[in-house]
Amino acid sequence: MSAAESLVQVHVPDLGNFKDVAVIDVLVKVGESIEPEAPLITLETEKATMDVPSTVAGVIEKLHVDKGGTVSSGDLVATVRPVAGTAASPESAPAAPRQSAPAPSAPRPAQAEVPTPSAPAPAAVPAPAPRTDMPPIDEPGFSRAHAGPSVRKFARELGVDLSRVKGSGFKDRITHDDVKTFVKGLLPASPGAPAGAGALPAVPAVDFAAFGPIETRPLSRIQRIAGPRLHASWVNIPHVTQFDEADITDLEALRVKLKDAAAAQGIKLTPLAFIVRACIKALQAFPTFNASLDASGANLVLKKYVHVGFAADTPNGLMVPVVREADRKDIYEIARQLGELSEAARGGKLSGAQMQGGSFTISSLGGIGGTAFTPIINAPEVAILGVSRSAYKPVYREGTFVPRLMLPLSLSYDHRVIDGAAAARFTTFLAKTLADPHSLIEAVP
Ligand code: CAO
Repeated sequence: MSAAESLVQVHVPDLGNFKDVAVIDVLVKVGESIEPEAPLITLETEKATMDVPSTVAGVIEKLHVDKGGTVSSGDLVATVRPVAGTAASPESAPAAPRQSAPAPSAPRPAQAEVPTPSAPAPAAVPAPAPRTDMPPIDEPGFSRAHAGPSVRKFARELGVDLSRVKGSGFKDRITHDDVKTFVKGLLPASPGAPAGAGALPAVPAVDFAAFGPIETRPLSRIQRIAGPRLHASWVNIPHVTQFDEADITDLEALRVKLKDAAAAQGIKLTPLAFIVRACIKALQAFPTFNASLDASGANLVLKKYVHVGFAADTPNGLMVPVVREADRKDIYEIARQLGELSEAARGGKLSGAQMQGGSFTISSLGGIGGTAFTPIINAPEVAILGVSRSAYKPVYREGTFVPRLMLPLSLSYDHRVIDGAAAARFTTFLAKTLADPHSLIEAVP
């Protein structure tokens, strides 16, 4: 086969009745390597925008369209030199435009890509209504903005000028979350406050290279997803953190006694399994900690199930797998699931379903170190327990100091839902439960 024969031509797909459709963006350059399905150009009709994707992975050999030009069905878009081992879609047929992204208001799979203890489910972030005082749209700027069809549609619905929105996606592409963040920045801080009063002051951009050598490294995919969600939780929820210590001297003695037998069954019995069991008892005693505010913010949804998420540190970033129906599992089954889920998280093998539906989260840094921290709530949950490393401390008892193994607890809670007194009762209950570990190893009915 000659070199020319191996090249793949990508054409404009069938655009129905539309002719001479505006090319509002060319997303690739000659010489650029592309993945299969990589968007090549963005078209905009009066009704919609759409990307024309490549049919093959490879290197762009030639571009046959210009930004600002027009195209019709079947026009040649690009010539691609496929990478060895990849084949074009059958007969290199024109690819379908990527017009099918769901309307932004349609529910996306809840937390399907949510690797963070701060991921507000879409339902908790209702799309803001269009504002009449939104800055007017600069149409040429809007056309030039680097965004896909569904984001453009979303921005149009909200009246957002995309030329003002900073993109955080691949190659600074603007995402739905970027549009939401932009809108949130324009919302008043409280009813009646002037528009823009809620906008956060921007951190000034700094040319770091002016001060010495630097290296720029892109954030991982998980970090890029997690960042805006952590930010959303941090700025939307009034966090308070309650600190306490649990005496786990007896718990540790019991754990050491049981751990070899557990290991023989392939189970690593760490303090975390006991902490999960103790949290379940506390959640049953204080159901408002196993709840979420509904989308209106006026009702508390109390969950009859207990799905406990736990933060897992992975090479790609933080992930939060969920132990489902944890209240129906004994300590060994919980420990087994903690091990299996954290291994899956570290191997990048967690499914979306394994990260969904959590009702309370535990973030344990006990295996690493530290004395306390202020975890960010995994919204729309209302509380998260941070656990730090246990250490022997002198505890004053009956007129003398005795060495006791103390476990630091840091409970962050949503102050809209939980009062300080309730939080202190929760951690006091938790500390008492951990101090009396025999109830934690009882069989679960
Ligand atoms: N105090 C003292 N030692 C502790 C402890 C504590 N609170 N918790 C665990 N340990 C010990 C364990 O017993 C184990 O010791 P051995 O190997 O001698 O038995 C060791 O520390 C390591 O434990 P582990 O990390 O393998 O297991 P774990 O069940 O404690 O934790 C997991 C599992 C997945 C939670 C943990 O590996 C992890 O990823 N932690 C980080 C979570 C995180 O990043 N949180 C921050 C989120 S906010 O940015």
